[in-house]
Amino acid sequence: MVEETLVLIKPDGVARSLTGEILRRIEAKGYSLVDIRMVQPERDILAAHYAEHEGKPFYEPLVEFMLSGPIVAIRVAGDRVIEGFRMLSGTTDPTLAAPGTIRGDFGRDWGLKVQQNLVHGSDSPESAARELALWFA
Ligand code: DAT
Ligand code: MG
Repeated sequence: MVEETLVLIKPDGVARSLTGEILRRIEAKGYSLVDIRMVQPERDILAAHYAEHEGKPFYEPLVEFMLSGPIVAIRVAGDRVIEGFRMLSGTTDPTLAAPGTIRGDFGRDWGLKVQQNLVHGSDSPESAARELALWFA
């Protein structure tokens, strides 16, 4: 089933010049880049994007981190791409993410925080629709 998902390359991914490598992995898997833009987001879009995490202890550091530099927003299409990109990405904590995944291969645990995990991928069809509307309004 062809789906679309929202991928964000977070400020650490852009700052570490991993944009091309992350795009390469998405394309190598066979997914299509439908739309792409570089954004310096405002707080309001991040508050909407991460609304489910409001009130959690990591929420403020997460939003501050996401405001710390440009990010790349990508509309990605492919067969079961929502779950598939989550697998390419690896588990949330880069320290535990499996080798072969983006977070597992490039995440580092020395002095870095969990939010510095390079990428975001929508976690369900509902999230994907909501997030794509937000970032590609
Ligand atoms: P994911 O990005 O894997 O979907 P999530 O939606 O649960 O993870 O959390 C959003 C982001 O918040 C995540 O990419 C990194 C950060 N985060 C999550 N859990 C955290 C924690 N326990 N401590 C610090 N940051 C955390
Ligand atoms: Mg999430």
